[in-house]
Amino acid sequence: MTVTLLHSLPALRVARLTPQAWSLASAAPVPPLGGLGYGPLIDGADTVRGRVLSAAGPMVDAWSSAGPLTQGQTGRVRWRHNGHWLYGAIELDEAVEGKDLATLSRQAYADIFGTLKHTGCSHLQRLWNYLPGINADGGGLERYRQFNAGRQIAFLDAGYAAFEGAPAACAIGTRGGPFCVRFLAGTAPPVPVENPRQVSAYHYPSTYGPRAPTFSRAALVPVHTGQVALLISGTASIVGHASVHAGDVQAQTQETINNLQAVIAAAHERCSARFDLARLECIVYVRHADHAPLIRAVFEAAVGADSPAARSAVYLEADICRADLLVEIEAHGIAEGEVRA
Ligand code: 3EB
Repeated sequence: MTVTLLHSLPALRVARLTPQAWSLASAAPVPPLGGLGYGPLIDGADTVRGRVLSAAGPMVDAWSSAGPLTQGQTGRVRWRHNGHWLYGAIELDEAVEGKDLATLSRQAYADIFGTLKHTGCSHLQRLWNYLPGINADGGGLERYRQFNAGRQIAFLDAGYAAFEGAPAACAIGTRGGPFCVRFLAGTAPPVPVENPRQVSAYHYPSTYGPRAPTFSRAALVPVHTGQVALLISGTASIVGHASVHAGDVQAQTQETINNLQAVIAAAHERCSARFDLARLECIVYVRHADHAPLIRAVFEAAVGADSPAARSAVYLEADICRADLLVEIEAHGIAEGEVRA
């Protein structure tokens, strides 16, 4: 029974493309489900606006599967799916909406859960959250903390796991533009992975805000027969629940890499696939553009300057969800193997 289902699962693929390659892929008979662009506006992609600090310039992570595809809109979410895998996106302009970020994030997530129900792709795998002014005050509460409140309430409203079993995610600060959420969902639940060096984010104490962030450190996703994706959430210089190495970007980058390695080791307990940071595709979010060369030197010392990870990494100027964090790295990759539930 399970074997039959797995064989009927169309493969989920991801490719890091130049804007030109993305444009060609978008014109193919079966276009990607969606694309996350990094840099300037890229036609047809959901672009994370920010200065690209890596030499190869703007890139698009294109998430694809087999056709035929169906596309539509649920509430304010635009989505495209093939009955097994779904990519969706929502943008809300706070100036137009005139509501606080807690209310807006609850609304955005309610539309996301509505999409899952409508399409039958009912399991979130990965979320990407982009918040303008993430560290700014939102009327007595930092805006990231407002976002966390609305997000957790929406998970609880919809009857989705807001603690153990939450999807992988990132929450990044942009220097302008709308509040954006992008997501990948599927017909089967991912296997969540935590980092033994860190308190689970959904168990952070209330000193970090009235409601904890809703995400797991990583998700293992069976993407095809014999293939597993590892989707690692935004990872920063946090040990336990505390930010460490305040003001020391070199030490923060090394601690972040130690955390990534710990998440990969924890993922290996749950699957037969073997992942190597040096072969994952990473996004490196850099708070201060002038820190990029040092961050890159530490990252390349860890993975090798000629490694696929070093060559494909996108460095983007962005804000991080805690004011004392200077760098955050997220990563994904697909390897041969099976997930152990
Ligand atoms: C952290 O570990 C750093 O709120 O969705 C990383 C990944 C972070 C996801 C989120 C926040 C989120 O707490 C910040």
